[in-house]
Amino acid sequence: MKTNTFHAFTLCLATSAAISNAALVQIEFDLLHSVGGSISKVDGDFNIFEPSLGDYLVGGADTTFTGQRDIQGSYEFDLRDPSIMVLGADQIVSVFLTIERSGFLTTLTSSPDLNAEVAGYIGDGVFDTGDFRVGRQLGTFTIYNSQRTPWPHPDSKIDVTSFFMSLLDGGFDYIGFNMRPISIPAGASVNNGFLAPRLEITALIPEPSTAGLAALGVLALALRRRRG
Ligand SMILES: [Ca+2]
Repeated sequence: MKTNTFHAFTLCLATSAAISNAALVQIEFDLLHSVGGSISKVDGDFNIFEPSLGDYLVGGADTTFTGQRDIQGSYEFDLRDPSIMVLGADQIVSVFLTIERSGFLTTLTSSPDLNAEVAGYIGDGVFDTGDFRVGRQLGTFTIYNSQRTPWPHPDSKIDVTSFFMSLLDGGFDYIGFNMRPISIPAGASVNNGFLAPRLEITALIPEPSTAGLAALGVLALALRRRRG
């Protein structure tokens, strides 16, 4: 009898544990841009695309900029991505636009420091030069800061939660961000490095209570056997 009382108490505890397990848990995931690219100015108009830079804001292999160069980047993210579609608007906690330096043995050197103004706009899923000029300012990225090494700098992230939510609530398909302009002085160099923008999303989802239910089943079976 004592044993059964103990197990009933344990079962009660396990039940409340299973209920609390149904609470929300925090998840984090990254969303990469659907379209994007960069445009450069070298001694004149903004008329040179940099196919070698691909989708990245700044990149290259052992590239040394012999003359001053201004670079602007534009990137659009698909709001209909399955990872977004499964979430309700009230489940999204925060969205940060981040730039991540990637690549093997990456170095980026510059003096003075490199900065980029970041603006957000309503995207259309197509990358074109008009994307560089639109939007409203959301913040500033420090691409390179000699006083803040190693990477990442604390300001390699911008909180874009409210702008993201306004476009999601508005039913728009794409959210866009442009970064402008980054003036790279002569003599700066990039060594096998890239600055790839992405959206860092934090959300709350119901925690699967499978483990809690399984534990309950085992306990109930044990009780039944003892009683039997
Ligand atoms: Ca566009």
